[in-house]
Amino acid sequence: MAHRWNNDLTRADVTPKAAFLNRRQILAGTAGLGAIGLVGTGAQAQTLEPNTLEEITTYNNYYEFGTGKTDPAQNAGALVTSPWSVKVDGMVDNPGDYALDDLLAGLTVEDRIYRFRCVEAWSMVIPWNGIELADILNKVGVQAGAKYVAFETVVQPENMIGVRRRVLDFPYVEGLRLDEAMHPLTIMATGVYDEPLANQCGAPIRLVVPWKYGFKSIKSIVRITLTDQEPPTSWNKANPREYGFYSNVNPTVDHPRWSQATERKVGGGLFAARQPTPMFNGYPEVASLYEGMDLTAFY
Ligand SMILES: Nc1nc2c(c(=O)[nH]1)N[C@H]1C(S)=C(S)[C@@H](COP(=O)(O)O)O[C@H]1N2
Ligand SMILES: [Mo]
Repeated sequence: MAHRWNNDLTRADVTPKAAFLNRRQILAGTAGLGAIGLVGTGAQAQTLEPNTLEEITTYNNYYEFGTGKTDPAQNAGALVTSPWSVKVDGMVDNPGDYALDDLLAGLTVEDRIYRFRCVEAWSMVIPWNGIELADILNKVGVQAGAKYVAFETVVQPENMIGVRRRVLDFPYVEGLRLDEAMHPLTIMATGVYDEPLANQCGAPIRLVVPWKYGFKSIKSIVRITLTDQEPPTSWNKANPREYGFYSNVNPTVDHPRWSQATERKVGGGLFAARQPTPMFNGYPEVASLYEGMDLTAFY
């Protein structure tokens, strides 16, 4: 697949794993990354260092494999990720059961270093490889009248210890408004650090919406549905008082049980100061999607 670099961070922001940086520079054909940054973060610019692959693959939320942070790394080896197909249905021109490779054929894998902020107030910086969701949606052909995209995670009860325990109503489901889904920051990730996604990170393909709380970024997707109705979402179904449909990162709106003003960076060490959480997790370019909406009202 073709490869193109774009990234919201400048070179000064990034001190990635050395090999990753070198390969990116060679691919980009430039000595630095800043010159080709696409999405500026302006005032939000801060010193960000991507988490290690070890951190990204051993501290996870994936309740189908247990509720502890290390449970997914321990249990997700049982997930069967090949063959993998994705059902595309609803208001699309080309519905069908797509083999994953067919769905992604001809589309460009991008490298994106994104902040990732869980609603539980921990965060990471993750160097994803993924495809813009808009590219996939344009390929299957969104019909006029579609307003939302719904996503569903695979259910393999025999391989998923947490599904057997029914801690959530599985399959895990999520959704976006169509304009959120089409935003260039929204990707379907297939890798991290140029390695295929680890099972516990949502192999073989998962959503990443960097300005929303992490639970919107649904893992191991087997179904994408275009609809004109706001789709149900797992955490909203489980606890509507605490988790809304939009769930944009917002430091001024606290969770009913804790503050969202600051976050703990995973791997920062025991004595590291908590960091302030920026509005939209540091992606102010999405603000125009919510013009006229009361941002405090749809937590
Ligand atoms: N299917 C599924 N997707 C999921 C979850 C889950 O439990 N099941 N957890 C969500 C939550 S709460 C977060 S914070 C992120 C965690 O992604 P990571 O483990 O790759 O950091 O995945 C999200 N996607
Ligand atoms: Mo989360």
